[in-house]
Amino acid sequence: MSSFSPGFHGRTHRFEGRLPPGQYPTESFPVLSAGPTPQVRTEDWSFTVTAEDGRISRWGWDTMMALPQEDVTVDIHCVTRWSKFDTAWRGVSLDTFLADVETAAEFAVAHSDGGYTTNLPLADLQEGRAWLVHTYDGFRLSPEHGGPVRLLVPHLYFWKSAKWVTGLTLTTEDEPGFWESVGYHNYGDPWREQRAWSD
Ligand SMILES: Nc1nc2c(c(=O)[nH]1)N[C@H]1C(S)=C(S)[C@@H](COP(=O)(O)O)O[C@H]1N2
Ligand SMILES: [Mo]
Repeated sequence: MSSFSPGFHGRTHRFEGRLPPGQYPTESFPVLSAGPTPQVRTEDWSFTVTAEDGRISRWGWDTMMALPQEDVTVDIHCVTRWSKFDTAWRGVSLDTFLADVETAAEFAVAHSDGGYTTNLPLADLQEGRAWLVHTYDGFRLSPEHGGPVRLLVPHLYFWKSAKWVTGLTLTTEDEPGFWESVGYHNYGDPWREQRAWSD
């Protein structure tokens, strides 16, 4: 019989079960950018969804801010092995944008100011799993972290969360993005450790 009180035994802590394999937790918020940081003014920002038939839907800053806003607190996981728990964002669900778009496409490519792209199944942008965010921790998202607006897809490795997002192209064929075409995994599920092609 143990004389320890229940709960003292067995290392239970707040983040148990929340760290994907091969990751370590960090309190800091590293900046990872493949190129220079663009400075985009909110009045110049727009988000364009181009469907597979070429039809275009576009939102500017004001129309985006007039859409229903959501506060989301999620864990994020970078393929370089840092994970950050309970990151707090505010923005608009991709479901809200896509509700206005007629499409039979199964894939999407996110485009960023500066030319970065990343691909994902359209379904992964739906059902409350992806947002365009403009606020982090109560403050306007800084340019280093993708401001004025970035994509947030927390259930996939963070390279899928395109900073300085300008649009989505919806496609019937899957088209690898920037990192996916040089050896990163096409899907990037942190829980299955899908880091590289070969994983
Ligand atoms: N446009 C753009 N988006 C990007 C990147 C980039 O280089 N350019 N890097 C990706 C990678 S690899 C990661 S880990 C995250 C980093 O976001 P952070 O700099 O806010 O931590 O942004 C992703 N989105
Ligand atoms: Mo990354």
